[in-house]
Amino acid sequence: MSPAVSNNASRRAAELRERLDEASHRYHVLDAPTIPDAEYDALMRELEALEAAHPELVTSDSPTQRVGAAPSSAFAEVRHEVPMLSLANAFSDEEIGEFVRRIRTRLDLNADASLKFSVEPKFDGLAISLRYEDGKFVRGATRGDGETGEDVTANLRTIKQIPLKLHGKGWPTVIEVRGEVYMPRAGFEKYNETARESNGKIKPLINPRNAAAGSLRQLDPRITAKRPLAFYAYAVGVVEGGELPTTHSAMLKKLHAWGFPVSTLVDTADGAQGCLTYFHRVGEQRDALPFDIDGVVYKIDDLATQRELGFVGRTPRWAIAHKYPAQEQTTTIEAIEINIGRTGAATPTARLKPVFVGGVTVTNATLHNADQVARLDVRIGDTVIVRRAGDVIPEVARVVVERRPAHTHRWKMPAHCPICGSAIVREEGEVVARCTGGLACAAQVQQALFHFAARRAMDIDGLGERFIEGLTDFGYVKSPADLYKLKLHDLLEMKRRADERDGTTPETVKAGKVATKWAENLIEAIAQSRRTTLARFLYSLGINHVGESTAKALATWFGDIALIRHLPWPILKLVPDIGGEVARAIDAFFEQDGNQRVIDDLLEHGIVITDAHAPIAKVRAALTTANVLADMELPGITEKRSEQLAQAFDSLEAILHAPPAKLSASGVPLDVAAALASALEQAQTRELFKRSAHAMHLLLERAESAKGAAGPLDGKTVVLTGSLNSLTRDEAKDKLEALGAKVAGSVSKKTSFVVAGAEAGSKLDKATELGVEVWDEARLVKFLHAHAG
Ligand code: D41
Repeated sequence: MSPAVSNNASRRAAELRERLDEASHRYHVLDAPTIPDAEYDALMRELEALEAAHPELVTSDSPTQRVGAAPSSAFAEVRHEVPMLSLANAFSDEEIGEFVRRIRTRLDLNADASLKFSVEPKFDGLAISLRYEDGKFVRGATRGDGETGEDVTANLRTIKQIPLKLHGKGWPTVIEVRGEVYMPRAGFEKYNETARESNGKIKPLINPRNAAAGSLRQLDPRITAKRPLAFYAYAVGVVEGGELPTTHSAMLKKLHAWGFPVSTLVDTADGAQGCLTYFHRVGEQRDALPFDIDGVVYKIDDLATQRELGFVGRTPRWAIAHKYPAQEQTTTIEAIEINIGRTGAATPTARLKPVFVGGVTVTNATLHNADQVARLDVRIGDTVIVRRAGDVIPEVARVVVERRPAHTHRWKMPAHCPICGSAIVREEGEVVARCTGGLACAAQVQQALFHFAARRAMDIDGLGERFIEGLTDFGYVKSPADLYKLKLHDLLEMKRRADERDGTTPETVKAGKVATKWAENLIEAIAQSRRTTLARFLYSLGINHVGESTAKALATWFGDIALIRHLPWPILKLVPDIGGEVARAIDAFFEQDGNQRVIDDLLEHGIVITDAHAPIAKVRAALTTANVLADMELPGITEKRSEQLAQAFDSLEAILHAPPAKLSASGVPLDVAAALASALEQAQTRELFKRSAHAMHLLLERAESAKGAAGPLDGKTVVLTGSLNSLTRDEAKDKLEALGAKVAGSVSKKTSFVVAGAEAGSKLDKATELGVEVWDEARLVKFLHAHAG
């Protein structure tokens, strides 16, 4: 190789190193990238190629040297020429006051003389020392015991925030920069996410602090390189052949100028009060920081004063760490229980061996939901890390799998509610599992009553949240049915006890007068609510997914609570707008004995449904074997296959009892027939077939036939006159006809009633003359509304 070529290559390599180093510093330290990633990669590849072709060009500070060193078998010891000191800890404002007073006494300063501190966050990571000779990174070591650490140079080189070469100028010939290697939270979470998805191949990291320490102690730097580590500088050790500023804060600024990351939270403060203000200010930001801190550090800013104060043993008198309460602690899981919320949501909760974390003793931690339990694989007996950040509910952050005892089991959501025994159901695509005992579950009774009494439900005027709380808290009401058993004196007693408990007894009551009007009104409102429509009643039950319009559709189609309360979901799906999810929620609700008992109780002691009727003719039309079969969501059973099967068998029972050979002979593809045969071997499917067949018979027996379609206006003749506001004449006509009325053009003795809009003329006169009933628009609208499908 000619010297000229080598010279060129050498110049290009130096240029590439310079540009890559600058880009890396701007990206990792200054957080202000200047060149696109792709360009960085291209420059890096060019440098790698150059160095491969000319190995003599490789320098120790080349960016290509951050990764790739071969694994070492052990770390060499490094003696710290200037020891790495330890920090005293303080946990209270008082201790900080004493710390500052001690300093003032030693310095002969009175209480109001200014005393400047450099104040900085205390990172939760691993202390290290980085040695630079002639501006080049030559060695990095862990703190160890402060005297002797381990040589982890190869690992530290992989941390992009650590400059391999000092920036700027004016640095000493030899300088040791000290600081903390830590793992930012996002990197930690991401790493653990990958670990969780690796099925045990990658071990999750315990916490960001252990993660940093463990990563630096890897014998293979290629492993360290994959860990998202970062660095902040906060001190210097050996300094030779150069001058440093005279204050700590100025020195940190210098370090920043030389290429080291220095926390933007670093500041200065005056006296104990200034330090404490800083402590609280940073404390407020703590949860939002992208890294963990366990406190703040106060350091006398003036370096000469630091020297004057000196040390006690290895601990400087001029610095102290002021700690925040730990946010994470290790404890064990004593039990996993589920908590049923007001809406029935079942939340798994861990019962813990009590542990002091985040400033309080914690005995329970939320596990959020079944997915979270599965993700963490939390088991009873496990050692776990509990986290309580700020004021949020404590949560189980991680499991320490290494400490798992023998014979543990994966946790499963229980099938039944611990409060009411109803089934716990998790709908497809839902994160939350729910107790289905909406009416019968003590955990949900307040919510159930609130919904039951609402204006659009049973419309019990005056039954607000406070009374509902009183009635349930003192045991007067355990379900909506109990409302109809309340006596005046129950209400008065309840009120008296609630007032007493809450300390809200009015003066008039104290004076011996008892107000009873409100209670009389409430009893009256409850009585008033007894007579109701089927749609309102269904809506008031608070079935998951059943809003007013679904309740109306159910009422219109089936007409009778005695039927609706036993319909299996494939039959419910026959109603337009009721899909599988809603149908299953309705079925699941009525499947719970507790709910059925409350409905019995309501119908026996309270509610009168005023508009029960036979299932409408559309039910009969929809109730074909093919339709019901198609609604059952069996694998491969499409509408077309259902038609074929219905042709071949003509009832659900026949299909249920058909031998597999006959299913195959029905014309559907063999794999579909086989899938159906195996589905029919499952008890659950057989049960669904039986219930559906039974419901079909019952409905067909009761449903109207198309001709004599039942409508509330069957056989009535109605005449429309004048103009209507809320709907057109045509719409009114359609709706009346849909309810069975015949709409005629002129008034006669046979007219059942006349609907008179604004400016009604002769027809209205005629009606009055003949004594025919007259409805105004409001009455019509109310009627149509009550009977809307
Ligand atoms: O952030 C830290 N963990 C931190 C640690 C910090 N910000 N400053 C520190 N300052 C010192 C002195 C005052 C002794 C130079 C420290 C530590 N020491 C330290 N880290 C581990 C042991 C001591």
